[in-house]
Amino acid sequence: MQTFFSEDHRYHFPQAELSGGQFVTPYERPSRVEFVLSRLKERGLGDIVAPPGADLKPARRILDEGFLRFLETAWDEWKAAGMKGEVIAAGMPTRRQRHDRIPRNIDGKVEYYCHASETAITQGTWRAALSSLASAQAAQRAVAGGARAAFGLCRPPGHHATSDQYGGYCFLNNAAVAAEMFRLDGAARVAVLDIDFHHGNGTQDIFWRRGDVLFASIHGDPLDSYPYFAGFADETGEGEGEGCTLNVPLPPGTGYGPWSAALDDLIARIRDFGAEALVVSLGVDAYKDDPISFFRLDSPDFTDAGRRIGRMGLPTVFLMEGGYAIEQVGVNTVNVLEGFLDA
Ligand code: OKP
Ligand code: ZN
Repeated sequence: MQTFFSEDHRYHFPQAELSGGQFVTPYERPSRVEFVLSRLKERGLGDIVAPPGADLKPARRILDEGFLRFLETAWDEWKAAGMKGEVIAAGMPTRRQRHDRIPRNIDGKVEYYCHASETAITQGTWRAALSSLASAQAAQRAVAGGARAAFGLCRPPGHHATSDQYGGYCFLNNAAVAAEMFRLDGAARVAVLDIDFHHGNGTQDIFWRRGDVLFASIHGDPLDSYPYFAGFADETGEGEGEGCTLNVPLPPGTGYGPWSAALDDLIARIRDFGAEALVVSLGVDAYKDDPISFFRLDSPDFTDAGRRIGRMGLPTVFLMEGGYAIEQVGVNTVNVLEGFLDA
């Protein structure tokens, strides 16, 4: 299986994440992917290829133009306004407030386009986010072109980013763009399977009213975990999309037994849906020692999960999302890919 990866991820490395009332070094840091790269090489999984530049044309079909322009210019505008630090939203539009007016002031624009203030934008964020999308797109093209599977080693991750808000370490929703590209390439129905510990609220939001893209996710119960305000089992989509969103929230301490039962259930639903292509939001933060999550999967469980996904027999794009027990991120990620290939 080929991996697509861009060194440009390094341009995104804010100094600060707001966590527990302190500014800490972000959990989502460049070294995460180093562990994945070295494990890929150690296991000889396949070529590691630098992607060509991102193509924003398919992205524009599902992402807001003003949002894209904001991400591109936020840092420069912030600096031009005399701000001294990294771009951090101190507030955001909330209940019973206006969402139909976009502030002129950069301080206000940041709040408008953000949904979680732990995530900072810095000088190279846009460039890195584009490179992450480029890896996802190259992986999708490889699979659309006939490869059984491909891996986009994306950083920063994407599944929390909506069509018009960033947050949860995510800026551009790589998985959503890859799914949309499969549609453009002629797949009548596409599924996104999100096995990251956190609910993929951004992906869900983008396809909420769509009957052609199934979004299926296993994640920490939002009553107990970020993103808190999405991911409940009764969220099933609306309009044409009714029944095309599937959420399985699970409680603290969940181990591989119930987790894999949920996976099997979602796999059956994806099959019933008639998906012709699959995008996997591959976070490995369901791991037992993840510092910001509360499931208890062990490393061999990831191999088994990959095998179950592989047995679906679908053309599959894996895209890196979370995983913060950084020294195990490589083993756990590659275990999923090896399990898949072994199926
Ligand atoms: C990104 B991915 C709560 C802390 C927020 C953000 C976690 C983002 C996870 N105040 N933590 O899904 O792995
Ligand atoms: Zn996560």
